[in-house]
Amino acid sequence: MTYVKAEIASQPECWRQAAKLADAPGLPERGERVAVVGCGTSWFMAKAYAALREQKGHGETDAFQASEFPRRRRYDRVVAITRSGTTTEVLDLLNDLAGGTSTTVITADEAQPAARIADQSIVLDFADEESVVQTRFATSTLALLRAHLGEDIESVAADGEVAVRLPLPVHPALAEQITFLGRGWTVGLAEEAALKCREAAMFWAEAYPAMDYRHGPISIAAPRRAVWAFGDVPTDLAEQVEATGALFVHSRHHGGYAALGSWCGGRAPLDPMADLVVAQRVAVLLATSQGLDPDHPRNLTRSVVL
Ligand code: F1P
Repeated sequence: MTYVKAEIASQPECWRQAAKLADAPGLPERGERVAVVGCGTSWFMAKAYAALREQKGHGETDAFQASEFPRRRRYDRVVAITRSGTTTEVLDLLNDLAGGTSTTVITADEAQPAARIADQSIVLDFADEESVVQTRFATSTLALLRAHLGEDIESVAADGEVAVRLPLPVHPALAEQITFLGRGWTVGLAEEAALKCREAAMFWAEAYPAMDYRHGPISIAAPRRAVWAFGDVPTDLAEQVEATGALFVHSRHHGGYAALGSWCGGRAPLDPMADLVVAQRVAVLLATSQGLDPDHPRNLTRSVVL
């Protein structure tokens, strides 16, 4: 039995539930100087949220891998994202900050140490997962944070419903490599999509900010490889990628998401979080097509405790 498939499919409903916590105590106030931290998937969600909060003018927001937090810097609040609540680098940081900086943890398990150490905790137990590979806890955390920034999660969830059913734009038999691209807050999503492919399927995937991709990484674009862009990207990027023979994938582009137009009758591009759902599904397909168990990646445990 593969848990991750059901966990991926349940995301739109989890996002709706997460959005109900948009006013939970401990979420950053407007104008607060905030750092958001996590490890692995949780760090990529931190990165996406930090860019979005800055973009929306809610206040200066930095994101760090918990291990790389600059301990001499002062923030009004540090928000730690950790599904397990047991990740060593997150606990070390929360302990170091205790009694000084205000701390909030977003976690799936309130019984674990992170929730006890942080000043405030927000518990998304409904989004916890059996699979080692994170999908719905991560995106539900981002849905909660986006709702707190005033975004309409119902329309994001509606795109999510499309994403869980959409024919997949990249087929394992036709792709040996995928590069994910994003801009602004979608860079974190692109990085998370690439991590899913590496974790779940041991598949070669990379991620870059879309503009920076042209400064070197485009060198590896070639036939049988795909470049998959989330959100707004430069208009001439598709031509540049297609000139290399690689497949260009974007929910507004007829190439990779060919089915979307006929399926949805020329609808607007998907919300980037829905793009991530499609990428999670591709990662699972890449795994199962090689006979791998996407729930239990090689060399990875639910929580990395050092
Ligand atoms: C972080 C993390 C995940 C990874 C795997 C192991 O965990 O490194 O990013 O995908 O699940 O744990 P957490 O701090 O969010 O529990």
